[in-house]
Amino acid sequence: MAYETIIVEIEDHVALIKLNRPDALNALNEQLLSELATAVGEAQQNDKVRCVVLTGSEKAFAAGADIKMMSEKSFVDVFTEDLFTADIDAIQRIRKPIIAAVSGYALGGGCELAMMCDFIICSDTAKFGQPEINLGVIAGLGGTQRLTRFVGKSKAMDMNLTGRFMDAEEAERSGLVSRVVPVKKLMEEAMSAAQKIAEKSMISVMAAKESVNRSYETTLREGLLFERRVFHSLFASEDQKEGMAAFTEKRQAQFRDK
Ligand code: CO8
Repeated sequence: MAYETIIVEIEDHVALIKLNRPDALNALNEQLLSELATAVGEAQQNDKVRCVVLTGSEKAFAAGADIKMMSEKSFVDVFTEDLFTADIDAIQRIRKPIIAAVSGYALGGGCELAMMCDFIICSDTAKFGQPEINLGVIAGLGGTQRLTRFVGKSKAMDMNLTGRFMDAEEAERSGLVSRVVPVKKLMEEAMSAAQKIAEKSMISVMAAKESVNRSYETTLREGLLFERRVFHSLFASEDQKEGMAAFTEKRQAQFRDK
């Protein structure tokens, strides 16, 4: 499908989705989120795709929701339209792994979009923030909820109340991102992480993603039970037999997603 606000490339089982509104620092509008939801849905359906990388430009992953688009809207408009919700729900439904590769600004909805991904790899130039407070509103796509779980209450309050930006070093120290790399190495690092995941059994990859995500939704006791049952169920797969046989025979496993 032809897109106007994103670019999609599929390379070695990885779908690379690049946000592409350079004049607005990839600000999120209805068209971009709708195209992104479609692309993510297509990646889920495409058997050739085993992992997704979501990125922006070197200057901005995304500088937030489009302020110019939102500025004239009333409460009734945003309430009745339920702005962005359907597309955001669709993006979050992907069961294949999705990595955010963040360079430059990831602000407001941009930071929230990165946090919706399974993990974030960022460049040393990345800047994260929830500056909605400066616009007379608050975060609306998880900036008060997911960020708090990533970095704890104190830093989440600081970010949401002052609107200050967090640099890459602080983001790694606080657990918001999994890796920081020099800006020129960002895409190489993200694509290589995606390719590493793409080599695994898709069944155990999807099961691992589901189990980690479950830890956000339930008690420790229920989460541990869920994990154990999923672990047990993977013994019904051929890939479990292959993975363990390959270890014993000192060879590379050949997973077949069965
Ligand atoms: N929306 C629209 N346009 C934007 C945005 C944005 N969020 N960010 C940047 N732009 C545009 C600028 O207006 C400018 O366009 P133009 O040249 O036509 O004026 C162009 O991008 C370049 O931006 P700057 O000239 O400002 O570039 P600088 O390098 O000087 O500054 C900054 C970069 C610091 C990133 C600055 O652009 C900035 O502060 N941007 C706004 C950041 C922000 O406040 N983000 C939060 C937005 S609100 C939000 O995300 C809420 C999400 C929740 C939605 C919930 C729905 C339920």
